Amino acid sequence: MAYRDLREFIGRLEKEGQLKRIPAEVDPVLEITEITDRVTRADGPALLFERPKGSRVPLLINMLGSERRINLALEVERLEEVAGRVRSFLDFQSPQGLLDKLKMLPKLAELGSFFPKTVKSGACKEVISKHEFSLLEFPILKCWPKDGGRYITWPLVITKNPETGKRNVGVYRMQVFDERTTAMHWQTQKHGAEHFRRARAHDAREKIEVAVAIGADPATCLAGILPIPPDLDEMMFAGFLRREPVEMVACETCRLEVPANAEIVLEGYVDASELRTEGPFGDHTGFYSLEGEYPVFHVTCVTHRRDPIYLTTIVGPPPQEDFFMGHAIERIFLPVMKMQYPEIMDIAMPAEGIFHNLMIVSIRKSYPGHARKIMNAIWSLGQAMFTKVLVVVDHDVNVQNPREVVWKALCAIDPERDVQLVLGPVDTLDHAARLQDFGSHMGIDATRKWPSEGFQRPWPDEIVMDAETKARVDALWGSLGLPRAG
Ligand SMILES: Cc1cc2nc3c(=O)[nH]c(=O)nc-3n(C[C@H](O)[C@H](O)[C@H](O)COP(=O)(O)O)c2cc1C
Ligand SMILES: [Mn+2]
Repeated sequence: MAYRDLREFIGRLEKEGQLKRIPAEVDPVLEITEITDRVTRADGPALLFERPKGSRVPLLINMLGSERRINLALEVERLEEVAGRVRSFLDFQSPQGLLDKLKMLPKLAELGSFFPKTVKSGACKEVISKHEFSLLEFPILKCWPKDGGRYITWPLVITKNPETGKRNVGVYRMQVFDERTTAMHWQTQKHGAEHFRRARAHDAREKIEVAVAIGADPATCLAGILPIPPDLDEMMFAGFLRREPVEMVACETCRLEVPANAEIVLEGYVDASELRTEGPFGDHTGFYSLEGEYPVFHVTCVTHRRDPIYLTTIVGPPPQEDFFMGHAIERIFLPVMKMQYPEIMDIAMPAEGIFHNLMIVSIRKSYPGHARKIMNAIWSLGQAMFTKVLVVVDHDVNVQNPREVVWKALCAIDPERDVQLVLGPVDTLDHAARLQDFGSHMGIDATRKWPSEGFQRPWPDEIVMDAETKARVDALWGSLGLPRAG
């Protein structure tokens, strides 16, 4: 059974010793960040601040800030189980005979059961405020000293494509300007920004309906950051992850739907012609992202539970909670990458590479120039397009071991020959790029070079002791008076 909502997951975390309640009064301005940062670094628990200063609403943070809690959230022992489920859907062949077709039915039924379901009401409607409300009632963090203000950091921002009517859910931070307005920091390549552009192109006076859900069952919360193609509903993927449909309920003041189990919902609109300065914000690069011009979200209605819990997270010098979320997504989507590019053996994005700065890919190299082909593939694959430095290694390099990668990749390159530089879109948060959103990428072909690639020298073998000698020494070891070393 999927978690019904955030509080059921909190209960589970508590039972597993993965949650610490903090009854002391703590300030959402900076203090909660400092505490959370220390706890995440020490591989500590999720934190439920019961008395955030200045608010009656408790605050949950670090909910998914460890591998164990990610597994609990997805109700698996290992992420590989989720990847396996993804693979079993991708393995689907087109049916050959009647028997094949019959065999497909349960899978199809399972697939159908992931679609979001519309319900009449839900807990997020226990309190509905269309007139008297203020965002300042919630314990919204000011995360870092030079932040431009308080930020809602884990909002599920829901919009519809004005042309296709398809829903999108993305997590885009929202800087609070006052009681009823925030910024809407959807970066230019993200789906919310595309909806905004299309609506504006249609009519610059347009008011784009936006709903924001804060706090829900963990799979639904995680779904907001999934890098899936445009016009695919993240709520369908949430249904896949939780193995039960997400129940959606209609908003009060706009034509959108929100997860019925949400803790807090903000309804409102973004004016197509209005931009306002947003930032700076202590970001997941470990640096402040600079001020920029972003749309403004006007809240027209707030609905919430009688006793809402405010879910948030912080980003900052890596690793933070977002590393664990991003890593989970990397593992879950690896089978999808492999389906499209079967030569990919494994990928790794070390925490310090903050996702878009460094990706290491191992491939089974089959033809000259294969590593370059994979570079091009990755630079055109969804949000992997942002990858600043891409290192391609042979299949026998364990990309999960950074030491092995540094050793073998650097041994395998002649830099002038093996580095590929290309121009393209870069992550908005890349402060070193020549322009915001536009810059260069570097691919390093660290595979063995082949004669067919113009490499005429012999390639040496890697040093490995032979098995017989190892076995003889194993047998001898006890008599040598040496410690049992690995
Ligand atoms: C904590 C957190 C905060 C994020 N903040 C932003 C943000 O402010 N702007 C943004 O464009 N993406 C942000 N992201 C990344 C997006 O949520 C992610 O790229 C997602 O796939 C976007 O959805 P979309 O593909 O439907 O646009 C954030 C991710 C996390 C985990
Ligand atoms: Mn999307």
